[in-house]
Amino acid sequence: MLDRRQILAGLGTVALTTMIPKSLWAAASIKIDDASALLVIDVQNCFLPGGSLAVKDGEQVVPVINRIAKGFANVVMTQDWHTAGHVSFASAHDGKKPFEMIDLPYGKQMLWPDHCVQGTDGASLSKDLSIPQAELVIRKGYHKDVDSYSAFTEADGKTTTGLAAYLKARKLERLFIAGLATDFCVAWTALDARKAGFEAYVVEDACRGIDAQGSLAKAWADMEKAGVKRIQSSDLVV
Ligand code: VGL
Ligand code: ZN
Repeated sequence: MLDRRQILAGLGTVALTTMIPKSLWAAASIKIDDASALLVIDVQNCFLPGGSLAVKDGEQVVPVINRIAKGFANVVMTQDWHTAGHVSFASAHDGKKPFEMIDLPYGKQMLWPDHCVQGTDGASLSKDLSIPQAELVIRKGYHKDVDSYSAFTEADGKTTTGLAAYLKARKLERLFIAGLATDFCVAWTALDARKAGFEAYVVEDACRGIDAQGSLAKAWADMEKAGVKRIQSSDLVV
């Protein structure tokens, strides 16, 4: 039997280099500047273990976000903030179950378990987030008949949350996006950021996805097409 050392020696340097993940040897290269802001999307109890719409491994984003947030003077957090009986809840539609699609006046809507109801513990931001300098918490999804995955524009495609105007007024142009869930609120926020003329970077290892019916792969494809940059937290000089 070969032992570990012999195997490693036998592999040679070239083979070894290709086996080491890029994140371990590439130097961080993206500098955070005065025009940069971190958007921390929906890191709320409902999306964390034990929550009503728990995202698999969602809690793993918290230490990554806390670490990169130290490098940002400008941080905006979002909070999914639904009315009771919200139109996105399966429970609001007779005979419908979570993760089914329905047609609403503004388009197709996936139905969810009840989650992030205003003022409930599930809607609270995770107590494990440690970003005291965060300057704005933007709530969304508070119109009973319209969902809002995006931090910029509600699902009707026209009602604004005011975030783009805020960022422009503060001359924040490069947005780094992290949180939950990659394929819904993170992706829709990144796509709307591009539509509104911002640079958008999604920090992949600071996000986790729901992946319902292929939604994660589709979200990355849509983001790539829109010019959203896919980066890792180790790419950031923090
Ligand atoms: C989200 C589904 C429903 C999210 C919010 O934060 O990604 N997903 N509401
Ligand atoms: Zn929601």
